[in-house]
Amino acid sequence: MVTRGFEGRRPTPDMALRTPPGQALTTDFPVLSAGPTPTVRLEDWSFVVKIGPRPAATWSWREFQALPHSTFTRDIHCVTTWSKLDTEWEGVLIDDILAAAGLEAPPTPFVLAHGFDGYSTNVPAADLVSGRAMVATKYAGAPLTPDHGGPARLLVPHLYFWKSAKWVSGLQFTETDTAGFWELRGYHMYGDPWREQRYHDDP
Ligand SMILES: Nc1nc2c(c(=O)[nH]1)N[C@H]1C(S)=C(S)[C@@H](COP(=O)(O)O)O[C@H]1N2
Ligand SMILES: [Mo]
Repeated sequence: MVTRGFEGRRPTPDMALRTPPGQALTTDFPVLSAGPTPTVRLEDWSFVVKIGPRPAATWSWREFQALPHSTFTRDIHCVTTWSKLDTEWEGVLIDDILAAAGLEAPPTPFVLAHGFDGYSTNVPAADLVSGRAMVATKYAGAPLTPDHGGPARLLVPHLYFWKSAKWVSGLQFTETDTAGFWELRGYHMYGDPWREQRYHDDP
């Protein structure tokens, strides 16, 4: 029997409606990294929430695993024009991370997410709360593989995928919107796939 992915088929109306402008659906999971995959051992892993330069809370891997976990099924959209529907994630909602840090609400309007590889990316704090984002530790029911950001990555599925920092090491709350790695190199400060906010000057 021969099976084939839906790339060769006409997308259903539902799939077409869920594909933002300029994007094409894929069933594989491409890997896109600015540099080599860092080795992050669970013994060395930690996650920090900072307010400006000041650490507000830090978790070891074991402590992080004790936080409430949630699952997410979401469509993801990479600025290189692939989109992937119904990806399944498990992790800790940013809402639950803030609550565990003793913060009732985001302390500043913006966030810079940092990765163990030195990567960073900016996201408005409002886009990380109200169930819209998580620190994911599992993909499709299995621990997140190193190439996709394991042990843990930020997941902000409603923005282009470069905002979902892999090998995430912490979230830094900032008063001003501070460009991260790709934003300093010409990419959009917000990155809404439905408005095609790919490059800095896109409206
Ligand atoms: N730490 C870190 N996070 C990163 C990147 C990176 O180079 N380093 N690349 C970004 C880009 S451009 C994309 S499209 C996605 C790719 O995630 P994937 O490799 O799991 O598809 O991760 C984003 N997060
Ligand atoms: Mo990307």
